Amino acid sequence: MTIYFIDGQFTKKDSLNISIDDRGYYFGDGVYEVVKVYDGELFTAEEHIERLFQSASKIKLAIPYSEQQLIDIAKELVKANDVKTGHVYMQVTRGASPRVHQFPELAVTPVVTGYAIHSPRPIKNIEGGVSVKTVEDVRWLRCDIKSLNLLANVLAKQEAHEADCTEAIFIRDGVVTEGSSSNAFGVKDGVVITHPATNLILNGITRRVVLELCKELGISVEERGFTHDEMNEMDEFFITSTTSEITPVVNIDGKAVGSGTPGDVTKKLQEAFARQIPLSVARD
Ligand code: PSZ
Repeated sequence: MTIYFIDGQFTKKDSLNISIDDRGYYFGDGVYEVVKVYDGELFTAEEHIERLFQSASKIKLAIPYSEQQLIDIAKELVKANDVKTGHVYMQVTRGASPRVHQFPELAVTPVVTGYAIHSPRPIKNIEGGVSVKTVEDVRWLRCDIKSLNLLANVLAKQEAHEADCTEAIFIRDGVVTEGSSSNAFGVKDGVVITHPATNLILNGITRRVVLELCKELGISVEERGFTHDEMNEMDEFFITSTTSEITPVVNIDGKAVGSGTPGDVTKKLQEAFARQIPLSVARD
């Protein structure tokens, strides 16, 4: 049975002390993070927790814990749930208060919840690649905030799912921004191209790892918006996220990317990424 962290306590119940007045329910008024666990250890936890604080600050929400305390809670969740390969989910909402749109008049304490769960690496997708569907990016203009408001992402993912695709790729004004829950990269003539970390995308932690690996491997990078047309002419395409790592995209809107199999640059990056995680897991 999963052990949760709810409002300062570790508990088997997933509902203890959760209020119907929580602003997470009413407005999606909160932020969250997903941290990967390999071999029972958190991966890039500092970066994720730092981004959680940045997201919170951008919506004027003061997290009632320090960064170190949240890392300790995440570690405790991994231990309590005996997770070896999986992830920790953590969210912070503005708290519980009778429903008004503006912040509560009387100060309320933000609510921190979390859990750790076993989930295998999506090896089949990582090795064989996935299909994606492009959708119009109808999200707001603060996609740099990892907020609980995911309705546009949910609808996009569902649209992709109904088309037998693994991910939806957002297009805003003819430019590829990112996936519904991933960052998007193209490879053309050996150059890795991805949208710059502006307000129009989430600056993914895996994205940052990949850009660092490109530097180490001597692979050229262009951080620029590329068009839908350019996307369709890429030699390779891949998506990145905490749980999907580096996943090759072999089909876009029903058309094969390059040869229709994972590309060489993508595979080189995957190999370098696998070297960063514990060997026993990389070999899973
Ligand atoms: O388990 C899952 O389905 C996950 S874990 C992380 C995500 C999904 N998504 C993160 C994300 C995102 O939601 C958007 C809109 N853009 C990019 C990303 C990738 O961010 P990182 O690499 O930090 O996970």
